[in-house]
Amino acid sequence: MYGGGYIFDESASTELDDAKKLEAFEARIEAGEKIEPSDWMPAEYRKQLIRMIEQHAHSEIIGALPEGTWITRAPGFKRKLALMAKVQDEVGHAQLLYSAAETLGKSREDMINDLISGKSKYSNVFNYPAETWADTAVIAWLIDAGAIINQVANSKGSYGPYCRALERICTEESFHLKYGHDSVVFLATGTPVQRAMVQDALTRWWKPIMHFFGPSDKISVHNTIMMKWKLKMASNDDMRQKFLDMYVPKIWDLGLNIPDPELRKDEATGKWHYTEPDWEEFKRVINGDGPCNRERLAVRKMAEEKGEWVRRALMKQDERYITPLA
Ligand code: FAQ
Repeated sequence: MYGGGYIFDESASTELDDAKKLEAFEARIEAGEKIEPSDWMPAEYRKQLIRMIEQHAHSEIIGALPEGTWITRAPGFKRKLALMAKVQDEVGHAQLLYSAAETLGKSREDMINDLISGKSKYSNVFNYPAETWADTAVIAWLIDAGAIINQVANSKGSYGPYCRALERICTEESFHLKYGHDSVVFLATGTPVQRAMVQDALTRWWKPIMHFFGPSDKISVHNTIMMKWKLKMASNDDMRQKFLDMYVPKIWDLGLNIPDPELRKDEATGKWHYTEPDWEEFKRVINGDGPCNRERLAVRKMAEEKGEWVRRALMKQDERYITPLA
């Protein structure tokens, strides 16, 4: 039970999907114009956008869980406050993104149901456990870094409501990145035990982080159409390269070891060379068979069921304001 959103009539749009409209639509995108919810758009554009924004929104609420488990165990009051604020921000990002996806005609209730039933995906990284405090530091630094690279690029994309949501999200993510960097530096320059803890976290998180940018361009399913319509502003491999370029030197500067013997920059091409990530494992994890998928969805389902009365109460309150007084 959620408010807002309208039901989009798929058949009506298919009829309108003619060549002239498509040509004009693509010309607008080419010229850098934003597409708005009331504008004509091809059914496939709408479908791809809903898929991408919905998955992004789910990633934010599920992404709050691994770090959220550390709020009660944060070392010290300042760290606890900072982590609480970060987790709260991530949930707020989900609200912005669900609202952007609703403009395309899918109701929030349907999106949440598709998440809980396993029909909709969310980011691979949140299916791994945050075993120690250092995991929260690595998540806040490097996963937020990856998210910022993706989101800053895509905020220049073609769909107005998504781009505007991304701009707001990136502003907050930049604080998360600073907080994460500070936490990693603190541990990496701390006692031998703290150093070992952050090295261990980095070693475990490197593989999911390499997967985070999506399958290599050779096997990506949607890259071509997503980039043509400026839903994605760079390919998965280009985003991965950008991340390596920006963060590998910073990680090495801290004296931390990246668990990939192949990792090096080819100075001639300017590209990073790395061990090809295991895409079979990636597929298993995003399709429900990672270390924490079941636990994450069970928590989400419980929150949904336990929060039902709150949503009902809020809807009732809304009604009180819109019903004219007798
Ligand atoms: N995880 O053909 P492609 C965050 C799926 S926000 C899971 O290359 P596409 C904030 C993909 O959906 C993180 N699934 O797909 C935070 C497709 O499956 P489908 C989320 C993935 O769309 C930080 C299939 O693989 N960010 O972290 C992943 O062209 C810290 C084939 O892939 C976004 O969602 C993956 N990593 O490119 C919160 C950004 N990668 O749908 C808390 C928006 C791919 O056919 C703490 N999304 N898949 O069944 C995008 O930019 C794109 O959708 C990509 C994938 C780049 C993720």
